[in-house]
Amino acid sequence: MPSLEQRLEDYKTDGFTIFEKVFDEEQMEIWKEKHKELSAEHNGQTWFANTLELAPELMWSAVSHPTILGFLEKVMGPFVQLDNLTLAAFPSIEQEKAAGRVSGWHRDRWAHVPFTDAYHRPNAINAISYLQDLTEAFGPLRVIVGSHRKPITIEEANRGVPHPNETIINMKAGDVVITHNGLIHSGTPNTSGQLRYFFSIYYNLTWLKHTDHHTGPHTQKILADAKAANNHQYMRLLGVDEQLQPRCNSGFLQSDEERWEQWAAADRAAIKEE
Ligand SMILES: O=C(O)CCC(=O)C(=O)O
Repeated sequence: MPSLEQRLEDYKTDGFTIFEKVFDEEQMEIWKEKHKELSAEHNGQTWFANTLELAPELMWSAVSHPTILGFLEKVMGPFVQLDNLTLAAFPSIEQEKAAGRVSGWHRDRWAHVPFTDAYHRPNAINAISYLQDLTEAFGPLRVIVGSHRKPITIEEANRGVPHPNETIINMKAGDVVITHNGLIHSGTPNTSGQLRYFFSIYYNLTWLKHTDHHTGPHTQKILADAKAANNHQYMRLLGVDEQLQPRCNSGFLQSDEERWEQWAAADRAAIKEE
């Protein structure tokens, strides 16, 4: 297991890192069941956003997972909010239609095409897991390693076909890949004959807008509990960053990463024990 420091270095170079077995079988089965239930209630729909509001008790432990958040605060600083939470299932398609195709190359929400090879803190990161092993039939994840630091563009005609510099990742069920939003990636069409479940916890910086609304009663209840506990990390996840102004105008004369660690420690110390 690489140390967090090593992971951070790899993430800066490659644009992603994979944490193994973050979610267990039981947890993933419950999410699949929930997806079936939602799909039945919504006319066969397979893509669900605002999932925290739809299933708060099933989702909050993932959104606030300490392994994921601990790493994100190293990458982004203690400025991490939930942009959107998506539980989706890609239907299987015929083998002939999938042959030689990828799902679609893209960078993620809030990204830009890099103009230098310098590393920049991401505006957003995607913590993606799959609720089954990504075998060839289920369709692996594809990434262009290092593309968060390269001015790579792809012509429209080539966005649905394999890339000469791609790396194919056969993610295991319950593993979480944390991507830089500038990393170019694509899924692969599902030909397994079963649904391909995809779970994406998308986080961005607290001064950006969030895509999920966070205004529903279930989400607001989690926020009220976080406020009562003076848990700033949890409040930020739901769009409330009480320290934003001083921390975003700190003078910037000390290393960002050192400063972030001090702020994160202050947030931990401020939590009221029950
Ligand atoms: O389907 C996949 O494996 C990747 C999905 C994806 O790229 C995305 O939602 O950003």
